[in-house]
Amino acid sequence: MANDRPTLFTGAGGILGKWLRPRLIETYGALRSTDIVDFGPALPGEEIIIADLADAAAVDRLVEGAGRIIHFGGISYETSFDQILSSNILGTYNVYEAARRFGAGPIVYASSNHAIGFYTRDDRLDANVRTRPDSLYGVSKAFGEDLASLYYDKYGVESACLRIGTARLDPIDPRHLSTWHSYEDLLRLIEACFNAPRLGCTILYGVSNNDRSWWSNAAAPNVDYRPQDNAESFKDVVIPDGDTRDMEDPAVKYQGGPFVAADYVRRKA
Ligand code: 15L
Repeated sequence: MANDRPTLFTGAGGILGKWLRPRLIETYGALRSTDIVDFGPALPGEEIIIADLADAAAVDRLVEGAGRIIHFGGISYETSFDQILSSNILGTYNVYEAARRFGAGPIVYASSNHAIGFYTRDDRLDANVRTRPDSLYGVSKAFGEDLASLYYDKYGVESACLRIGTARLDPIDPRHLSTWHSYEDLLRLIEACFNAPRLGCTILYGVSNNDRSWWSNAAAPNVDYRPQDNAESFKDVVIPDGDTRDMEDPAVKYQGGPFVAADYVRRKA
């Protein structure tokens, strides 16, 4: 059974990885953690392998013998197309292709809200909306979602693609009142994906139970995700004087916030 095998966790070296690693070991046992640069000593129950996901042979070594895959590796911000191509597009392809060949999975893939960042704050989205990336980074996440779809339809590799909002300890910005995903709720979401009796290829929003959320997981009833946290409890700290932002500023108007606003010079129609 794939689930008796170690869980592969790509992108394990970041802040989120540091928080998730001990909890994943507690829930799933043996963890094979990887990142592109050294991130310190292994925890009990953990094997660390430093690897570049753009290197197909290295990814084969990561995936061979693994069961569940939590694919959070890659670049998490906007940068040059060359870097996005290597880390996110080629890296994600290598993970899926190795999973297919080695019979690994299911895969929980960290997509991002930036795959749908050009919807406005007045739009309410579920999993059925088309992608509207706000950056090359967002395009790479939309690519990952499409790749997950292909690998399920053609090869039966099951995936959950998480359009994660803002995963951080606390919300600190007015936008986060809509986008915040607490670490605990992110862990709940990962667990709900792996517990789903039929994952198929499911798109989910990685978001807490925020009063101001723009996103609904109603179109993914096969995953029993019950977020417990709500950014609204931080409202008085985040917007002590109310929401005074210019609602026509692209960084405010669109869900992707600063990713939309960067280099935004759209011509008038
Ligand atoms: C993301 O996808 C980024 O990885 C993260 O750094 C945040 O910018 C987040 O989205 C967000 O939209 O707040």
